[in-house]
Amino acid sequence: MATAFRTCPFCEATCGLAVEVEGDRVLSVRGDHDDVFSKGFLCPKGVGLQALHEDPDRLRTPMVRGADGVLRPASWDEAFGVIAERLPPLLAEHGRNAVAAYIGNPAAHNIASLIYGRVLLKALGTRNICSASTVDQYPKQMASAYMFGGGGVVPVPDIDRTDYLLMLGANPLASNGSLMTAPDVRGRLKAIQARGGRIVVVDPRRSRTAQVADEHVWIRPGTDALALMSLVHVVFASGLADAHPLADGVEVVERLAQDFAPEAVSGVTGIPAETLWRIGRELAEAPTAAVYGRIGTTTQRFGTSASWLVDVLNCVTGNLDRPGGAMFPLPAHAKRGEGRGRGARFGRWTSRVRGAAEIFGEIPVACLAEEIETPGDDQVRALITIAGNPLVSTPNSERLARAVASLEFMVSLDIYVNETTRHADVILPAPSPLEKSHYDAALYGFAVRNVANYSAPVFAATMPQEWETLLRLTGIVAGAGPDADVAGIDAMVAADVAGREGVEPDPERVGPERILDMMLRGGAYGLSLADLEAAPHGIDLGPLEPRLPETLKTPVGRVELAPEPLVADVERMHAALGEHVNGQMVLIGRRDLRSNNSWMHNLPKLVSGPLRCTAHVHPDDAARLGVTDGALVRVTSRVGEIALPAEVTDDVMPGVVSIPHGWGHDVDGVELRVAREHAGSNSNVLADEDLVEPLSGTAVLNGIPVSLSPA
Ligand SMILES: Nc1nc2c(c(=O)[nH]1)N[C@H]1C(S)=C(S)[C@@H](COP(=O)(O)OP(=O)(O)OC[C@H]3O[C@@H](n4cnc5c(=O)[nH]c(N)nc54)[C@H](O)[C@@H]3O)O[C@H]1N2
Ligand SMILES: Nc1nc2c(c(=O)[nH]1)N[C@H]1C(S)=C(S)[C@@H](COP(=O)(O)OP(=O)(O)OC[C@H]3O[C@@H](n4cnc5c(=O)[nH]c(N)nc54)[C@H](O)[C@@H]3O)O[C@H]1N2
Ligand code: SF4
Ligand SMILES: [Mo]
Repeated sequence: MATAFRTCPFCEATCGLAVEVEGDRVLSVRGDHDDVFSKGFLCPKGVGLQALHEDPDRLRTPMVRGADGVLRPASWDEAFGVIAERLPPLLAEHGRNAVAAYIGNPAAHNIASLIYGRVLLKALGTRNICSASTVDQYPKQMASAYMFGGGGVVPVPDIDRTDYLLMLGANPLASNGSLMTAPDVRGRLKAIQARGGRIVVVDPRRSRTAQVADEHVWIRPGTDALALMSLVHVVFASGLADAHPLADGVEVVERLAQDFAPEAVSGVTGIPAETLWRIGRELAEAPTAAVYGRIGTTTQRFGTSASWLVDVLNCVTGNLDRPGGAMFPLPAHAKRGEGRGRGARFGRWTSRVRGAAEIFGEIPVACLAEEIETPGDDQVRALITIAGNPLVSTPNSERLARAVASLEFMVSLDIYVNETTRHADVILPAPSPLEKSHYDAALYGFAVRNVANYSAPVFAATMPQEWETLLRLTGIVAGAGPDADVAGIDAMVAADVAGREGVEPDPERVGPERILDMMLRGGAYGLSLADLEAAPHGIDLGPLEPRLPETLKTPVGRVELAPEPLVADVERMHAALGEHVNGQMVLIGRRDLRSNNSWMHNLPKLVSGPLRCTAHVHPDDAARLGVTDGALVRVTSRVGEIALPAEVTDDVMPGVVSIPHGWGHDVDGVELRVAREHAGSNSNVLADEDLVEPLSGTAVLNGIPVSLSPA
């Protein structure tokens, strides 16, 4: 028996796991008590690693669609042969944009796809790239790009040192934290309270996090930007403003906030004016404070503005870039900055059909269906999905499913035959997490401590590594056929990184390890991969340190507190002030601890117990609409309709219905035997592809107008 230590790949918390193995079998998965960051913490999904490894439905071979239309197991050569036969002619005849790509969430937790996914997309050369980011965090990254110059320059709450934490639209007790990598959030929150600090949660639901907070403030969905602007108002009106000396535009923000006094926003937000006055003053007067907003503030109609105002508030209360406030991490694989850069650039091109602006090299996924359906030059005829399930995760699932079914060709890199990949002509699987290495390159950029942890594979892989698969695909789209020289392409990628990092590649290494090693050696701490290999519980690089102005990438090397596009968006906020609450029900989402978006429902222990895919409805609404607890309720939006069990509870505010996303596994062709038994309903059947936040194109998934009736 042996114990392998590795980082859990499932969510942003990066917990250390201790995996007991014997031969090629897993005996148990526990928390690694010696992990420098998580110190033994883990959640049920981490334990689920064993069940995922053993899941008989997890693909072990490629799947290829036969002449009879049925997906069946195939060899790797056969699978790549089919792709090489079908994809290049399509590219040749219809151009690069005829092939779209969708990149899903697990790709962000995977060093192979982070590095080599980019290589593939570059070779593909299409403008029709979309990802889970436009149903997630792009509003935050867009706001950060405008303020700090780069989408990766995102401040995170220094929760281990703060005295006051204001959280909006986040439920880290269920999600384990997001854009805030922090294993054991509950422990860290308790520590705030133990040192005499205060936690305030703003949410239309009494979430688990709201329950442990010192104060829960109810808010009408989609109105956070107004509430945040009024807090900015309070800080200035109370003479408490103390903006960071590097910030430009302080007076502009002060002027913009003038019309948003608590009394002006109270009606539309549902928050009493005196509560806003008090919280604004508490924030400014606390020794240190951090404001943090997550998915409830990004995937909504004011997503970018709300994200902007979170950091405006951090800045004008004197908490930007100081311990206990909102700070910029410095991961081991990153370099220190130069204090200025090219700044934000968006809209370099637009989507063909609705003219949505490019964002971080992508078009919004809400546009995907129309790009497939609408004839003309550059019509999307083929799709490559990488670790994504857009037919469950993105708006108007039924329309997108019809569109995807009409494609001429589709390839999915995925570990299951699920709601999306059932449409693919070829599915290329990936090894089990225990058969691949791990380093959380993306998430360490949002960590509340600077840490580095590398995990080697526990078992030898029973199939090609994902990076090899991605490079073989790269060869095909680059015109080199199904048997391109993968090692040769990899060497070119490595040479590129070597140039950028100013270090030599290690001749003993290949693939992501060779790249990661160079990034670490070129990085801020001068570590190497060997250093990380020698530290199976991770290396603690200490608490976050102030990084202004070095981390800035704005052209002037200062913080832009009042970027022009966000100042312009205040007009829309003004218009919202006059809105009346008219009895229209709105839909919001929620997460629970044992879920992970759409894809871990095939693991028995994560779906056992009562069905969690229910509609939470307030007792007043239930009485008014004739909805009864436990009975089916029909929920209808402009684009679709689902029926699911109602749970009548005052944990949700009147006028709001809450349904978790990621369910609806009982569609034809899905090969998930456990998930099918716990199918639930897909809430994104109700999400409207036309409802996007105008700046970032990100889908409005919280605050969708719906109506309810007994089913
Ligand atoms: N209504 C509503 N919709 C939402 C949200 C919401 O809050 N409300 N949240 C949004 C958010 S934040 C996100 S991130 C998206 C997620 O959207 P997606 O990323 O599209 O969906 P996931 O459910 O994460 O699907 C992950 C896919 O990756 C596959 N997979 C898992 N591990 C691996 C691997 O190692 N390799 C490969 N190649 N594939 C793998 C799984 O089988 C699955 O098909 O959903 C969004 N959709
Ligand atoms: N267990 C579990 N963990 C996960 C995931 C998962 O699916 N399951 N997904 C992972 C992913 S991809 C992500 S992006 C993160 C997301 O992490 P979080 O952002 O913490 O996600 P949620 O738990 O959905 O919490 C969002 C909260 O916003 C509230 N909300 C909805 N609308 C509004 C609004 O208009 N205003 C305000 N103030 N609040 C609102 C909801 O009621 C909910 O409590 O979680 C990650 N971790
Ligand atoms: S909290 Fe996230 S990283 Fe930690 S064990 Fe659970 S799923 Fe894994
Ligand atoms: Mo996400």
